[in-house]
Amino acid sequence: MPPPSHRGPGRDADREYAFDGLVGPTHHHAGLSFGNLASVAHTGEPANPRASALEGLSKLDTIRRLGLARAVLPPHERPYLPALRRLGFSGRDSEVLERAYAASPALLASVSSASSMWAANAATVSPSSDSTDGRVHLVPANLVSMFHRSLEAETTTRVLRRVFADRERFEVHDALPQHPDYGDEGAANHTRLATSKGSVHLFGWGRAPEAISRPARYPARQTLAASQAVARLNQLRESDVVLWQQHAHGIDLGAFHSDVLAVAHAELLLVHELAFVDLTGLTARLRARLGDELRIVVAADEELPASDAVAAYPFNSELLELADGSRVIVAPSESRENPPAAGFLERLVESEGVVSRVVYVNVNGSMKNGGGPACLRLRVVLTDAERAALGARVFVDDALQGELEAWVQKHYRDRLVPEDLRDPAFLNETRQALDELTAFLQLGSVYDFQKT
Ligand code: SUG
Repeated sequence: MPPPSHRGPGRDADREYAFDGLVGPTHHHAGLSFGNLASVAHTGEPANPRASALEGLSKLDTIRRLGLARAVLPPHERPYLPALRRLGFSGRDSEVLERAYAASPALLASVSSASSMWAANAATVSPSSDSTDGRVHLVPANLVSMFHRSLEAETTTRVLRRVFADRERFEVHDALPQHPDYGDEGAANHTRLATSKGSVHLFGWGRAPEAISRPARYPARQTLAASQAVARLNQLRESDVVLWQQHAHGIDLGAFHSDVLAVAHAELLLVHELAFVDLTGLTARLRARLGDELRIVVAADEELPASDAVAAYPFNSELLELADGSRVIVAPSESRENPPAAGFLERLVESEGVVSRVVYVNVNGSMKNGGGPACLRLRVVLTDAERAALGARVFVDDALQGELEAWVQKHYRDRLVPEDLRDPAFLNETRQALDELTAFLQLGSVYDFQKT
């Protein structure tokens, strides 16, 4: 049977939503991500998980007050004892923690990272309008480039299968095989552009045998082979897929994901000249598919040095369309303090006229680990019927906003240093917090500790 046409008239309008990753109770600064300059720069600094989680919730609230619906994804179980047991640490939970800490404090920090908060790395998502089988597809990211992040795929898959449970409408795939050849970082290396001519899925990749150039200093996390596999799994038409190499020099300057130097929504692409190789070629390719409605604003390195863009994250912003059709860009407050970054954002409003205003938010706790507003969210385009079919209680209304804030106030510490991670009392605290959370989010049991 030929696939039904999902682009024709009579179809529900698509709307872009986003899922914010909740900052977990173990959020700390362990310098785990080589090539992510902020992560390394803040190694060992005491963290304030409570303040950081409240910052995330306040960003969410700001966006809800702009009139946009938002959902949440829960933090993962951390410290993640199953990983330590698989590495040969045995005994009671308290002994496992103590033994792992004695063997390697860095290992305990890795299995305790709250990195699932960066939901842009949770999965790559395609709307039903773009897939040949007319369903929404999600490919959880394997995140194999960094050990601490490779631990996320299993729980992410479980959670997404709870939320996107209706198999008639949604397919949550398995993550790609856990091998460096298939390193996949999810939506942080993917963006969808759309005009009246159609849509394009732009996949930024950094590593392939046929790469034009290679970064000399830092790892390229996303491989071309992974992006190709994700495009296949998401049932995208070949004509809608553009696979483009990230600029190796950009990666060496700290742009470890393509969303560090580029952001897009619908017909608008904001991009730094060191985000991708051969920007002229990319522009021509996109324009050939999307036509004259496509609008690209490029920041030259002279206007906005890549080092400032990496330090202040103006591109790691949320580009949002409000109900009245106007555009708002939600940028990290670090961008307001950085003159070239602020200048670029002002240009978007003042002379380009592509956004009507910039809203600055404070997500400093996340920024210290290299995660801006855009890293904290996973975009999902849904029809009204698809949204109505989602499982669990993840869309945030005033009541849930209040419950989440109270939950953070009740359970989170306001100071966390690496030694705290070996404290069994802390492990119990985090488990209790997550148990309560999954109950009020109506997610059921998604964590290993809930199964025993
Ligand atoms: O993978 N930082 C994350 C930041 C992810 C940013 N996401 C996007 N660009 N979409 C990473 O490098 C640091 C954790 C630490 O150092 O403790 C960390 O994992």
